[in-house]
Amino acid sequence: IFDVVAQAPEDPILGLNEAFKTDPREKKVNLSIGVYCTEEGKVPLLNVVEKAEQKILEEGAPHTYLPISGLPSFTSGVQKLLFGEDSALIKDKKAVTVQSLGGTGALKVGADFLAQVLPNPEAIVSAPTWQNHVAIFEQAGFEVGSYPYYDKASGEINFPAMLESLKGLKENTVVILHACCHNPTGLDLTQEQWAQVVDVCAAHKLIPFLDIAYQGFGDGLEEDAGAIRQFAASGITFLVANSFSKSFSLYGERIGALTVVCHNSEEASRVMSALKAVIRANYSNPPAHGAKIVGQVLNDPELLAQWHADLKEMRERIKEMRRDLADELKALGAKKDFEFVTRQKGMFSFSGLTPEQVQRLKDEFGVYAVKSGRICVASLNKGNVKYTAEAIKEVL
Ligand code: PLP
Ligand code: TYF
Repeated sequence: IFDVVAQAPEDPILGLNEAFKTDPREKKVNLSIGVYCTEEGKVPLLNVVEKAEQKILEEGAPHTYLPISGLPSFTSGVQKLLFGEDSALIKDKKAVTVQSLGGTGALKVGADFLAQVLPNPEAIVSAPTWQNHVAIFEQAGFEVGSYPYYDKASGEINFPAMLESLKGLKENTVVILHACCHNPTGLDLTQEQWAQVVDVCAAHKLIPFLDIAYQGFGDGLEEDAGAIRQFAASGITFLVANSFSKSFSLYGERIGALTVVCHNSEEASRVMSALKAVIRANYSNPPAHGAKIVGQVLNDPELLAQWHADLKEMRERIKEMRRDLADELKALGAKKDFEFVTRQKGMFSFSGLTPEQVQRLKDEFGVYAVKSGRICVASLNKGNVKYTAEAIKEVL
């Protein structure tokens, strides 16, 4: 029966990451996958995670099942992080949150839920976007289109085109939006532009689905929630998929959450029951360890302050690396001005390198970037930034 199974294409980013691991070259640099590395080139074990794990160990609790919707102290902490401590949405019980298998799992549960609710499910993603957005929504039965975002000629967002495109959508189209630190471009909307997006979504009865996988990597935890807070204030229904993979450096623990904002608490209670039905038929209930760590931190003022500090360190190191890369390229007299790298947010930069240049970077220098020209600036460090700049200068 498996004769009919075709060879499925590899995930381009994860494939590159695997190829990097087996590359024997000493000076190799991995700018492919979105993983934050320290100055020493290692994925960090955050101080705050170590402390939280110590507490969990001391408790010595048995490994029981979690509720279908996840650890309650975790999900309530997530709501505060997304909407703010004093959010009216929380007080009015309009939002429901379920723990998920990373941000990916949140998108998947959300997509499955929406596919049940919508008669002809249609979704739209930014051009370009994280490719898994398309895969997840298509597999859930959606027809997936795109809206203009990145303008190649200017290297900026084409906001008027984006807004016009949203205005032309059918009612109940699911609009997937990167709440901060856009993957792959590093270009975010301003708060004024977000206000206009909120207005269009409300006027055209669209269903915003905000993906926030890098909260804290742009300008700070509160600042990066600006778009979410604007949607929350608008009174419309929307969804949020959030991830702690990057912000806690807990990639392998698969910890995130899906939040659905409803019109009232009665609707919210029905939506929660539907989300639980989706989860039950998929994996029954979520894994506990990551939720215990994040839950501890979100509910302990001291650990919370430590997390803010850990995140600040990561965020500022990335900013420094953006500065260094642009400066190194300038000093080398590169053919192109890379100052734009310093204005982009989060882990990524759309470098403008062509697929041929990206190929040469890998073949000749062992510098791995994504074919689209996306580079992960969070894997640069003082030890490899100059080499990376020299390689880029050469292939230009
Ligand atoms: N959404 C975006 C935009 C991402 O870049 C990622 C990165 O992995 C995710 C979602 C999913 O994150 P997770 O690893 O938590 O599933
Ligand atoms: O875009 C990235 O690099 C991260 C990590 O299928 C990632 O979001 C990449 C591909 C993938 C899952 C995660």
